[in-house]
Amino acid sequence: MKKLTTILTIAGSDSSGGAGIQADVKTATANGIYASTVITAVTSQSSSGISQIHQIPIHSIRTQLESVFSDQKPDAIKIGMTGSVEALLTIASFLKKYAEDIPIVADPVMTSSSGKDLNGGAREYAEAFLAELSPISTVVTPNIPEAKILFTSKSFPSFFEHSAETAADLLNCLGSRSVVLKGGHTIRESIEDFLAVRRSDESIETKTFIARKEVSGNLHGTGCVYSSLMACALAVGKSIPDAFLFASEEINSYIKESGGYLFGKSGNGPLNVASYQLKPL
Ligand code: PXL
Repeated sequence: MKKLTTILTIAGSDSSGGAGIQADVKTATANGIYASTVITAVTSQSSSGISQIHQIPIHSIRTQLESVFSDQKPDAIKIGMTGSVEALLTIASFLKKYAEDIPIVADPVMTSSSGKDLNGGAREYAEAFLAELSPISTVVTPNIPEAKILFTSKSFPSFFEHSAETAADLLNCLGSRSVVLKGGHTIRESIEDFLAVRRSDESIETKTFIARKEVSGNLHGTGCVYSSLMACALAVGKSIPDAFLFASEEINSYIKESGGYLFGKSGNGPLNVASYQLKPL
């Protein structure tokens, strides 16, 4: 009997359908992978922003995790919005016990693209993330603003250069197996994503992905889709560098295809879901 390759996404729900759990499930499906879910928060949002965040009680987050793991262990785990520091700590302590051998992609989401704080305080969240989540993560996927917050929480210098060396410094700050410093927020003309991976002898290897910056107003959910792509690639057994190249190339082509439509009233639509083709990895 064939085994179903699965990822588990632990994240918030986005009623607009572009980010969070919805983005993760669509991304997995588009790549031929089954997704189970643990929902940490329910956001009420449209393309104009978030009007309300309802946190799921901690005991429910725990029982969702127990239910998923009672059936079949996922092949990779993606963690997005946890909604609170307490939820982050609950998730980290569960995964330490039951997911030691499973690749974990942790996306340090702190604010929505419309600027709303997603976890009840970015500084407290960053400190808990650094202490409990990043040390058990296979990949951490910050964008530039998130990387700056993670750095300053560890008193790194305030000067920030978007570079492979910074990704290596960030890896030392995080204590994870690897980090992808994403370039989507760059003011440069091309996008540069930097991967830093810790080798078994503890030395650090870096890789750079460079692509032309694509212009699109429809970028909501890009970060969620990126980390889900990494989780899918790790779930099918790709190495960290191969998963990085796959996710960076794929997100760039999703963005390329997302410029030519209007969604909602704000002009800030979701990454083009219609461009996700059923294309098993
Ligand atoms: O992109 C960050 C993010 C993650 N998760 C949920 C979100 C958002 C941004 O809006 O709504 C549920």
